[in-house]
Amino acid sequence: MTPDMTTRQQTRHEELGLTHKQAQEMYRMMLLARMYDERALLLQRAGKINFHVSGIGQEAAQIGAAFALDHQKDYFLPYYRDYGFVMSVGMTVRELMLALFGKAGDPNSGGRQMPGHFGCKRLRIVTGSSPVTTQVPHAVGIALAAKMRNEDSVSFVTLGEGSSNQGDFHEGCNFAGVHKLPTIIMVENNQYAISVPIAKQIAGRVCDRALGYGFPGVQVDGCDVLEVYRVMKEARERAVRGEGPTLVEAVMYRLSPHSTADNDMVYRTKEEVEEHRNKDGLPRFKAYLIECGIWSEDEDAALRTELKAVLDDATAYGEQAPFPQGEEALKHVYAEEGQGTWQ
Ligand SMILES: Cc1ncc(C[n+]2csc(CCOP(=O)(O)OP(=O)(O)O)c2C)c(N)n1
Ligand SMILES: [Mg+2]
Repeated sequence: MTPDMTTRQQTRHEELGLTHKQAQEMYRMMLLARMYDERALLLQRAGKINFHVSGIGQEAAQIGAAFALDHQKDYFLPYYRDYGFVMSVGMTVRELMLALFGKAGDPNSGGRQMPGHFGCKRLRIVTGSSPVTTQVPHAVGIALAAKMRNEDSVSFVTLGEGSSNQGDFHEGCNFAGVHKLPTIIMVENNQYAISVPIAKQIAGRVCDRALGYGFPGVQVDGCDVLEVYRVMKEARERAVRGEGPTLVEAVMYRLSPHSTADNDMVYRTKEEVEEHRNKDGLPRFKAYLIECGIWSEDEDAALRTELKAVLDDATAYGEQAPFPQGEEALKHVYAEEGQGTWQ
């Protein structure tokens, strides 16, 4: 008997258990994060905001990870480039704009922290601070609490590859490995720590560091949203089965300068950046969806128009919103009289 030629072959995302709609939603988030980032860069150049740290080139890994997690149960400790991640777990563009403009209504810190320093109780995003890697021991502690309470939740934490040289990373990994804690540590290896290229940071591979702590370390193409999703899904399943942590090294490239205060042309060339632009995950995923027959250039143009309107609205909203009151500058910094200690 000949095989039934009418049987449609499953697409890659269907094989991973994702519907067409979910795959399109992933793309929408990737494009929204990219367009938000481009808008932020523009606003900084126009003198409307002070500072922006770009996540351009890292969206695929962030969104692949976000789609593999449980948004009702898990705890998130993202780092400063993770706009795609926080948007995917529910932070709105208006909220991000409030942070960008340093306004009182910013849910992350009421305009106190630099933009990109996320924290939102509603979305289970744990407040982070500027010293890099401090979030790793926090995530490990949250995973310990989940284990002690017998919850089927995981903590998810991200950091840069340069930051994986810092003690906090190693202490966190060691403790998580010893106690088999439900945490997923994703290093966004964008090949640079400000001006220091990867070759001058680490002699081995980031993912191999997990070996020394007794849990799996997986290297994944961080520009392939579906591959990151697959690896993350497996890591989450391992964690809730009680098998402990996973280190995920998502390899990508930082297409923007380190921040708006950086001139990257003093330590890398335009040619190098352009070479990596060809591997960008955003056009790659768009081409994939078109190839699957579930996206078109017309739909893409319509989506861009729709997202531009979302960004225009949020920009105006952020710009017009009130600044925090000066008298409130120290709120949440020191315990207030009669407030007692945190429970
Ligand atoms: C403990 C500490 N040291 C130095 C800095 C200054 N700093 C901010 S970002 C950064 C580079 C981090 O590189 P990487 O971890 O690769 O993340 P990326 O910025 O490339 O995403 C440095 C050194 C800091 N914030 N905290
Ligand atoms: Mg880096």
